[in-house]
Amino acid sequence: MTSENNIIKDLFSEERSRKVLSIYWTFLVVILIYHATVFWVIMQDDIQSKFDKSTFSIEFEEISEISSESRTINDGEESVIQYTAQPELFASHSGFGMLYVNISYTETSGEFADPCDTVSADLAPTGANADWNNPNNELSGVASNCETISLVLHIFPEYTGDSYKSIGLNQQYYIDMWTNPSHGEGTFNLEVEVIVNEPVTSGIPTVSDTDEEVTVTWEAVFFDVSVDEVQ
Ligand SMILES: [Ca+2]
Ligand SMILES: [Ca+2]
Repeated sequence: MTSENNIIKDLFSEERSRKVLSIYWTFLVVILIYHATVFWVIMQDDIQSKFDKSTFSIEFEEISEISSESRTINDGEESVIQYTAQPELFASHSGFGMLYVNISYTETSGEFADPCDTVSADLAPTGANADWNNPNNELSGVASNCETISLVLHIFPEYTGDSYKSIGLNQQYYIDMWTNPSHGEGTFNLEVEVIVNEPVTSGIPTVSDTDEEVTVTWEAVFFDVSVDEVQ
């Protein structure tokens, strides 16, 4: 009797487990169809958009603002010559990219055979916001043959003036990235020192070289950025 009962029980449970199994399979198929649908219908848009990212061309137009100042510096004296970019330059352009400084001089004593003096120039990393640690900066120079000393300071970080292309994001992102009036703000200080080299005839009381006139030319390169979507 007990064993008959067990057989019936087994029969029942076998049928029940088959039902459970078929429900399970149905459920599994539904889940798979659901996921496939989600993948193809919804994810397809996402996948497609990854290939649809726009390419942007970023270009710069440069505007040079040149100013110069001459100063007579006595022998052994260090003079500080300053430059501040006009506020309207910041307001009317995207940014201040580079600063070029030329220091030129000749021998102006008028004495016969008076050799060129020694002039040294240092752009002090104080007073103005700039990319002072840029490895391509040229912040100091010295001359003793009347050659022009040329200094270079990068102002707007990463700015080279070269156009480039970038994928993704949007036009405004690149415009914002290249628009910042704080770079180059403040006053630049150029320290110029003169050590005279006297003519060989300087033993004569009326013949002597005591100073030199130095001309500093500041070229501030501002830029306007333009961003275009390209296909
Ligand atoms: Ca001289
Ligand atoms: Ca001189």
